[in-house]
Amino acid sequence: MRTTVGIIGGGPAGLLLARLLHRAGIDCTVLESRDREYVERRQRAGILEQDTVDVLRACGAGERMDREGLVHDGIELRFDRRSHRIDFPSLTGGRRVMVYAQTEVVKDLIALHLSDGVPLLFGAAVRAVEGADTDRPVVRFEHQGREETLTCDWVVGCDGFHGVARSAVPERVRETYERAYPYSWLGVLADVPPSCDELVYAHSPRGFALHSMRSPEVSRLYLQVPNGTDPADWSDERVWDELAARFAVDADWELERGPITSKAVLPMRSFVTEPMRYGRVFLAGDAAHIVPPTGAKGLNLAAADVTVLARAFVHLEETGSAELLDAYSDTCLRRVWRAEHFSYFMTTTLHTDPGQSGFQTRLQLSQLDRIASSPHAAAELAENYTGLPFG
Ligand code: RFL
Ligand code: PHB
Repeated sequence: MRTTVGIIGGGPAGLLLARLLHRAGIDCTVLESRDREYVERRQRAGILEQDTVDVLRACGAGERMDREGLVHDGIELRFDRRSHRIDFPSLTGGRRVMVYAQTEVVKDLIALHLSDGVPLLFGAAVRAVEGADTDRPVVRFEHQGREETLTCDWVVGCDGFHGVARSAVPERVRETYERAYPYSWLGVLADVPPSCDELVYAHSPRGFALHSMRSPEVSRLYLQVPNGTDPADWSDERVWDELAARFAVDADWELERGPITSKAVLPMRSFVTEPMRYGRVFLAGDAAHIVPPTGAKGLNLAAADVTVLARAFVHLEETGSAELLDAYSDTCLRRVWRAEHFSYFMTTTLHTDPGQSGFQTRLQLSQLDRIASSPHAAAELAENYTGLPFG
């Protein structure tokens, strides 16, 4: 098999890159190890930044998003039993976010690829990338019980944090930066209308909680829990009681309860590998960087990476110049580190460390009070949350 751009991984990064390249007339093939159903069901992100929304629209993948997605103009911060709204458009010159689940973005992109005949192979597990520093890198993969090779001009590793593409960058040129957090999230989906119009991020003496949503009928909620927590230890009643306690405010507000349809524990990690390119192999999305989900940045970083990369491939095609491809890693890492900082800031400001001192708690509350009372501090949060322009 032969292609111009070989894409490893059919998550949001790989699928969006393939869409952008296909629209620009650049030939590509996507290899995804899982089956279609699995990829379409994986519960993950829910918030799209303004520029992610714009890119999806511009590549013809925004129709259902615009029909079913929920445009949000702000978020609510809760602490000290009080609520504070952060208004995005007034603080950012009109930027907003969209609540539209990653599962739906993935479904829309897969449907477009299949109807356009873009080669997208499910059950194609990549074992190795060879010849990154040659003109013809080769991807070795297994498909329907057979060993196959895909010879490419370029390879893009969009294979997530546990993928194989990262190892195509030799250790002697690779630098990694990492931080683990001493807590996880218990995430639940519930068949109950959201109890709020906008997302609620809650700091409480019992730990962090987040109220998000998937639709006017389905709520998505998260609780900070200790690392190693078994979801089986959390009955539905215990989940609702704990959420209600963490969201409690001195105002007339109640958390609506309903049947919980899924429960999972997610570890939190910050991770960056540099550079995001070696020879003819590029890394994009979670293959190159991970953020804790508190800032809602992971999917958006993946979208930004592949937008920058697709533009660089188009520039090469149109002008013969590789200057944008050569700048890819530096261009992306600048945004990546901003998002790493913001995600770390949101995480450490809102969560309670095991054994946290009163001093630390006072600092967190002071920071939250600053955001609630200073338009400058609020604007800093709003700009980061709605996302820096993709460029
Ligand atoms: P993915 O989605 O992990 O996709 C990688 C794909 O590669 C495949 N793969 C391989 N294929 C072939 N051969 C191999 N050897 C392969 N190895 C792996 C995998 O099967 C998979 O299909 O990475 P990608 O595309 O970079 O996308 C990244 C996002 O999925 C991730 O950053 C976000 O989900 C993070 N995230 C959030 N991001 C946001 O922007 N906003 C949010 O609100 C948000 N909430 C979240 C999140 C992540 C969460 N979890 C579960 C970590 C909430 C949660 C709970
Ligand atoms: C979600 O809806 O899944 C979600 C929203 C905001 C976050 C993280 C996850 O910060």
